[in-house]
Amino acid sequence: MKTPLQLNQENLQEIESRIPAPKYGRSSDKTGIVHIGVGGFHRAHLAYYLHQLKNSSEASEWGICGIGLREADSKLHDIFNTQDHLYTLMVKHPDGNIEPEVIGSIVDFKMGTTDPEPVIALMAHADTKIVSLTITEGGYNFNPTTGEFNFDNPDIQHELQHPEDPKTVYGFLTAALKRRRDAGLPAFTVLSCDNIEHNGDMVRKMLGTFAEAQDPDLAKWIAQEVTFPNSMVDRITPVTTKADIEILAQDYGLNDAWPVTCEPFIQWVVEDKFSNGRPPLEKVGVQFVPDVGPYEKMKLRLLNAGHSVIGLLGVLHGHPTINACVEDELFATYLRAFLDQEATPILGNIIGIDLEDYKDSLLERFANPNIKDSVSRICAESSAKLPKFLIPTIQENLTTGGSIKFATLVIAAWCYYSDKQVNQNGQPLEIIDAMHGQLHQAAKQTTTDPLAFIRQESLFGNLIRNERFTKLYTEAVQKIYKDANIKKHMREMI
Ligand code: CS2
Repeated sequence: MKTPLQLNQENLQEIESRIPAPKYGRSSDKTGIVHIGVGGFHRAHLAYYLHQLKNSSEASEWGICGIGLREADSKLHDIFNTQDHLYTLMVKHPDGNIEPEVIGSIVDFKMGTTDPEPVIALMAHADTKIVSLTITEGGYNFNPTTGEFNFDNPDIQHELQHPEDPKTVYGFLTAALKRRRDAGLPAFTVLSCDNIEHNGDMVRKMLGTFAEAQDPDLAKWIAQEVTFPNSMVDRITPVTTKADIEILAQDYGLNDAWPVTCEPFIQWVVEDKFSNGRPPLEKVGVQFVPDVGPYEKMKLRLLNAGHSVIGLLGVLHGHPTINACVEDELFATYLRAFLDQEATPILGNIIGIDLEDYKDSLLERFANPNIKDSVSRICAESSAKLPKFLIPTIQENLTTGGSIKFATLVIAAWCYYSDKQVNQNGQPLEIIDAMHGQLHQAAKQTTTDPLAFIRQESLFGNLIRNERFTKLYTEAVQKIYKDANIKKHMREMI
């Protein structure tokens, strides 16, 4: 075994003899992209595309500076400091092969929580062309049912009173955009990379509403000058495990405190409207299109919803991973039936895409035995995910008279999971959700009021007033409460 080398800039040459490393210099990089929310997904997706671009051509104005706006981000901040912002991406192939590569496109990282000033100054700097976001579905501060901005958030109230002391992404964006306007600099593009339909339009609306309340003149300037491309992002990125860190050290001789693992598949479809220039990402496979809407809807309603469907049913059954779920024939059949009978009919035709092929490839991606994407990652923050991935499909099928039974069982399973917090074998489950307490309280009342869970209108909208849905849901939830053997109920549906 080779003695593991510490991942840092100084060791890169030696590391390169073990695994691929950046072919480009990094010291003179400008941070043309400031990215808020540097989770595994960003490191497997945007940062990887940029790394490929830099490997193939001169692109020194397009380095990334990561920004952390949550206390929890300080862990990555500290690790990045010891690794010169380098990290390893481990692409996991279905045949068991792992392709590790050191990524160098992130050249700096700042915490906005300790001192907002350097972050505002960087975002307001002439070199910054794009501010991109991966702040998760729940991070956009809007009410999922009404679609309106949530002014009740205390951080939002704070930054309305103290624009110089921002806390949320909205406070930082307005503070920096104000400086740019006052300095006569062009606005940056705000690029959302989250799984939300019309993600760019949504941020435009939210930022516009916030800015209007903070500074109406600035709001006008933002409306005229800032662009918000919609984008569809895709790459399955499981949570990094200790085993991944050990494999890297033992098999490849590299000490990296926080590598990222992902599947081989990658896709990014973006609207080509950038107010202040963009990197030529088409050279590395990014698709620029005039309207990303149909791609977004397809991906959210098939891939993300498909994940939630088997994730929530799988967690109750006791399957640990998504690949374990789809190796189970009943789960694979159920998933395909949901995709074919409930999700596909509302998608219509998507020019240039064969939906049958797309679904086949989804099933293959989910089945990748090397990826071991945990159902707990998929079930985490379901309260932010289901209102975007699954509930709209039920609503649309209720309007058209389409099938809703597969999705309804999933909602009932979600209720049982939120209430009992154990799987069908009685093993405890850790529920990770910002609305954990509220979900539990609502679900707990199911035995006396079977509809209690779906009375949460901020999640389920008007489903509670639809008789067809409430009847089916009541039957489903009563069955699960009587007998938690989830496969039995799934079988009955097919
Ligand atoms: C997943 C997504 O979190 C989830 O529920 O569906 O993270 C999914 O893996 C990515 O969107 C794939 O692009």
